[in-house]
Amino acid sequence: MPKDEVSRETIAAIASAPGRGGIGVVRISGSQVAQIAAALTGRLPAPRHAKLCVFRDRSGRQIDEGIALYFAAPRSYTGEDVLELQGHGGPVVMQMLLAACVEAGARLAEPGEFTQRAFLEGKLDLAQSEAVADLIDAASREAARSALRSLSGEFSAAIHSLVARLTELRALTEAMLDFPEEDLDSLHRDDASSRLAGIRADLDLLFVRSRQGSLLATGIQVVIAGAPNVGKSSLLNRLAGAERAIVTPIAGTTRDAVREPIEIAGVPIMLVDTAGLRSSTDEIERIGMDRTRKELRSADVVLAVLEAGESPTLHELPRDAVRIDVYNKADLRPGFSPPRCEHPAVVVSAKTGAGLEVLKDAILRAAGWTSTGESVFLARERHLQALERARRHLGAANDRRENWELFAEELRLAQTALGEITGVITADDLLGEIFGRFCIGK
Ligand SMILES: Nc1nc2c(ncn2[C@@H]2O[C@H](COP(=O)(O)OP(=O)(O)O)[C@@H](O)[C@H]2O)c(=O)[nH]1
Ligand SMILES: [Mg+2]
Repeated sequence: MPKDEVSRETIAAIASAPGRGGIGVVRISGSQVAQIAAALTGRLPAPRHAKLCVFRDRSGRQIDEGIALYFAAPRSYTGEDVLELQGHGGPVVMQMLLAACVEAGARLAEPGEFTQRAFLEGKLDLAQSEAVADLIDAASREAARSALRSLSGEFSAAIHSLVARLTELRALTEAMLDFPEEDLDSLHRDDASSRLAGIRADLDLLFVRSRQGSLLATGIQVVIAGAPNVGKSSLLNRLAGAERAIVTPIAGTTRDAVREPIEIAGVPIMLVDTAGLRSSTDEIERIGMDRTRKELRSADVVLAVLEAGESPTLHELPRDAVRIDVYNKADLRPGFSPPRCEHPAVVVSAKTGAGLEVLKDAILRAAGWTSTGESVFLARERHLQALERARRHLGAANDRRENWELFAEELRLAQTALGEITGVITADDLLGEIFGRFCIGK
């Protein structure tokens, strides 16, 4: 749809969370905001001034009393005229208020449509728009901070700077193309090579920071597995700081997977306690073990729990999973040290809490998280793929320094890949995919 047609329709949605709340907000954006404000509140409030008013429906009946806030285009979230009506946050009041907006000429907004308009109006680029959703969905403090960093444009600025340097290098290369090979100044050649090396190094760093950030977006799935009674459920409870899973001395207590979200150093972790693996004829326990195997397949990190000093009884663990051997019940075996093996090993006691901090560090390290002090970006898979593609093209450019035409072409492809991140170059279906996942009212 052309930009004009999109912005002409006025959209409305309940912007606050569903359910009851002290205050609920209905948000309206588009060219008909003034007329809708007049219909509901009598007249359009002065921009950026909270005004207490009575909200009325078309027949003049009072719906609620609350605050109206008007943001005149272009100084608003969407870049269009925006009106926010803050009323009492009950679902019935909010629905009536929304219905009155529709009566007055608005249509219901699609998920993410406000942010999509902000993107179309040039208020946010694509990476920033995604960061809005990521901030709302953030599952830990660190995730929220990283999303905010992207929203403020830090990630986009890093991309833009790479794109600008690529543009310069391309211009330099195009200029060289105009000369026959033998006349090429070797100074120019060296200059191009060293510029490319600089861009590649910075792109690599950005990739590392983004890949770290993707852990924050998706969280780390940590599955606790092992034989019955080694203390898996006790370990989950210890790590969660709450009695979540049932603990008994009876083998086979845990039948179903128990999931518990926790945070380690601000990183979101989904802990999964599972039914112990052993041969059993109990049908429920066998179903539980099938679930364990399924959880193991999707684990980022597997905690293979063993009993300190007992002979290991663990087989069945997937070979390719990142695994930490956790020797539990150290309190029963003072002085125990784990046998050498290929996996990192940690000695703990779920009972006393000994070794828990070491285990937490080991989990983060196993998942690829390193607190480098470098700020990370809450990147999405889409960003990582684009960065990876750009890296490949720059690598190819590096191999084609004897043929400037191919060199220039690889630079162009790398630039295109980076442009997709901020949305300089985007396909419509990608926009639909990105904004369709937002919640309504955002
Ligand atoms: N002494 C000691 N006992 C533990 C420890 N961890 C768990 N237990 C006990 O071991 C038994 C089995 O624990 P549970 O967490 O249910 O094991 P699971 O079957 O692997 O989930 C319970 O009686 C726990 O109290 C530990 O670190 N030290
Ligand atoms: Mg258990």
